[in-house]
Parts: sequence; C-alpha cells; structure tokens
Amino acid sequence: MNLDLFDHPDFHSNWREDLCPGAVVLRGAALEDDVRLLAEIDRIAGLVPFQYRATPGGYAMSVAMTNCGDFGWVTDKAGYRYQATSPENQQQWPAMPALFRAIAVKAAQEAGFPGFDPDACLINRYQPGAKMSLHQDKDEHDFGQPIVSVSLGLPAVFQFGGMERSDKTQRVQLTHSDIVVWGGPSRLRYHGVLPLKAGEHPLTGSYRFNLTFRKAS
Ligand code: MD3
Ligand code: FE
Repeated sequence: MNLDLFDHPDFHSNWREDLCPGAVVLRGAALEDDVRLLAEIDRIAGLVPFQYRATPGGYAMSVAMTNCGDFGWVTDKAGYRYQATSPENQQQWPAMPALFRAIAVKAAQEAGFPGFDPDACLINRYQPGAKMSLHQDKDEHDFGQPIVSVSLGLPAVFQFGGMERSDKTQRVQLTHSDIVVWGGPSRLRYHGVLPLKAGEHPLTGSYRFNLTFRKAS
C-alpha cells in the first residue's frame, strides 16, 4: 500500500525527539517560517557581514558568524565574550527580528522553558568542510536559561557528549527547519558539528545556517 499522506503537499514532518534529559529536537518546527527567516539572515548580513573570527589561540574558525540582538558573541585574541557592538564597525548589532524572538520563545516553551527571554542571537554560516569542534557554551551568565538552536539549509551531523570533553559522544543529524532546545541538565554538555558535506539546498545553496538564541546577560 502506498502511504499517500507523505506525498501530500500539506504534509509537514513535525515531531519531537528527546535527545537526553533537558534536550529536545522539534523536527520541522521552523518549516513554515523558513523563507522569512532566511530573508532576515540576508538582511542582517547586509548590515553586519559574516566574519571568520579567530579563536583566542589564534586559529581562524571555519564557521562564519554574525549576530543580532542586544548582545553578540565574538572571539579574538582577547578571548570569547558577548558584546553589544560589532568589532568591525563599533555599532550596535541589528535588533533581533520579532519573528526570530517569537520562534525561539515558542520552541523554549514547548520544551518546558516558559518565559525564555533571549537577548542574543548568534548566526553561524557553514560552507562545505566547515566544522565546530567539541566545546561547552559557558560565556552566558545564567545556565538556568536554555539555548535554542534553529538549523536551516544543508544538513549537518551534530555531536553531543557529556560534561567532560572525554565523555563518549552521540551523533544526531540536524536538517533544514529543525529546532533544538538545550536546557536543564543538558545545558553544559560538550557539543560540536562534524565537517559539513557539500550539497545543494533549494533555499540556501551550498550553505548551512544555524541560529542560536541565548540569554547572555
Ligand atoms: C548543546 N552551534 O554556536 S547549535 C554554538 O550548529 C554551537 O552551529 C552549533 O554550538 C551549530 O555554540 C550547534 C546546538 C547547540 C547549542 C548549544 C548547546 C547545542 C548545545 C549547549 C549545550 C549543549
Ligand atoms: Fe555551542
């Protein structure tokens, strides 16, 4: 028998996966907003272009970054930090679009974090080969606040481990329109992204974008 349901143009694969305590994937949750999200990313990148920043150790990152919101995440020889202005032009980051905020707040609520009030949105852009090594996100002030991540464009293999870098890791594929909420006991887990495989996405071409929403202050 043919499951015609899956061929119907109105079918959206929206479902929920619990990855580990405190972390939930909302598959397809950004699908109906994808075109508008990508238009906002384009607009923001027109104001504050993507940069390949250097780690404190002096290595160029393979992921290009920009930000919107009251604070943006940056790195250079002085270290990792959030700041209210872009190092390139000394101007405030573009405001966080209402659509970005609404999507992040709704996802956090669905994952059990009502009242999430993000003030920072880091926009990561991956090209083929770009990766993010295992790390913890610990530049924020309140680890009681979750991080909401929205994936757009080419799929990536995401890696998450435990509280020690040496803990064994699990892999999960994150594809276009998946949202992940990391909170509670998962908030300080080590995580990373394996090198992006080349491909062509109808909306983003050869790129993957990831938005991470945080309460930085
Ligand atoms: C797990 N970005 O920008 S988002 C980052 O796909 C970052 O660009 C990745 O890690 C990306 O810091 C992954 C998913 C994510 C974000 C925060 C986490 C996973 C997390 C915090 C704790 C545990
Ligand atoms: Fe991270």
